[in-house]
Amino acid sequence: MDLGGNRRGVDMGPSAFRLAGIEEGIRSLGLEFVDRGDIPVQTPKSRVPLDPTAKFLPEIAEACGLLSDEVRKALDEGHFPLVVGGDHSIAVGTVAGVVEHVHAQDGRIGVIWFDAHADMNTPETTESGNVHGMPLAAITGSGPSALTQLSGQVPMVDSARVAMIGIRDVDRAEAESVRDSDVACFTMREVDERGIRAVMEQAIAHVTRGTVGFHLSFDVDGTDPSVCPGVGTPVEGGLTYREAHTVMEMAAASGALISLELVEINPILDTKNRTAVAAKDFALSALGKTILHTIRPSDRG
Ligand code: 6HN
Ligand code: MN
Ligand code: MN
Ligand code: MN
Repeated sequence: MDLGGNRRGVDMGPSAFRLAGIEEGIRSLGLEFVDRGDIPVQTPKSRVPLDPTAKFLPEIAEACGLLSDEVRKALDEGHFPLVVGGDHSIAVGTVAGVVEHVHAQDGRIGVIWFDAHADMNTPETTESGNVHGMPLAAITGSGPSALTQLSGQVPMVDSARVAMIGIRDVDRAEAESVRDSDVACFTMREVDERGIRAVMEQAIAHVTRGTVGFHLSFDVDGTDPSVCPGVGTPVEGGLTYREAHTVMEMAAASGALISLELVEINPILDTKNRTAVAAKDFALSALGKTILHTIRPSDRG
């Protein structure tokens, strides 16, 4: 889906990710791979949005509902969902599906939000009207009901069980929402000063306290634009290639990773599919790939 942002082309992210060799990579880890195909997204009748404060919200909410059902089914069948976007608004659907699955067993989840942006806008605070700037607000209970009520539970996730990593571009009114919430916000300053290992340790502890595990929502623009240039909203000064792998390797080693999504891969703005290839390699680290092939699938949490 590309309706959540104002740069076209991010809906081709899943094709680029498949071409980057995700199936082969996953099979090489000794894991099974099932491609459940694309989620159908309605083409809006006009590219002029009805509501300038939440552009294409009806189409986005509908696609998120379909995605949530797929994610829930995959989990119910005992699979690990790897969701690929598409703009970041799809996270509302992914998280709704995970929450529905976990809630059936009376469990709660945490969320790690890897991103240059906080994605905590609402139609009241947004400067762009783009819904990809709003998914984390919706997940934690603020924003249009078409999004906040997508799972049976509002909020889907307690903001006190959310940790953001890589943040370096937050709108003024949005920053106030971040500060007023219980979200643990690890900005690039924390990564610079304390190192990614310490930040990730604290983030994992934060999102696993009292939960059955966590969802990792990985916006590729959280990495430096030199690592993932194919993104619609690049911001200088992001995580390095190796720091991003550390995030994924620590997520895998925690044994508490329930689901993963990679979003905002835009092949139109990329050079030679670098961004999708990097995203694929990050995903494999999150699925337990190590340089010396030490983690067998059976060792994963
Ligand atoms: N993303 N804060 C800006 C907005 O339009 O609300 C940027 C959002 C970027 C969203 O990259 O997922
Ligand atoms: Mn549903
Ligand atoms: Mn994002
Ligand atoms: Mn972003």
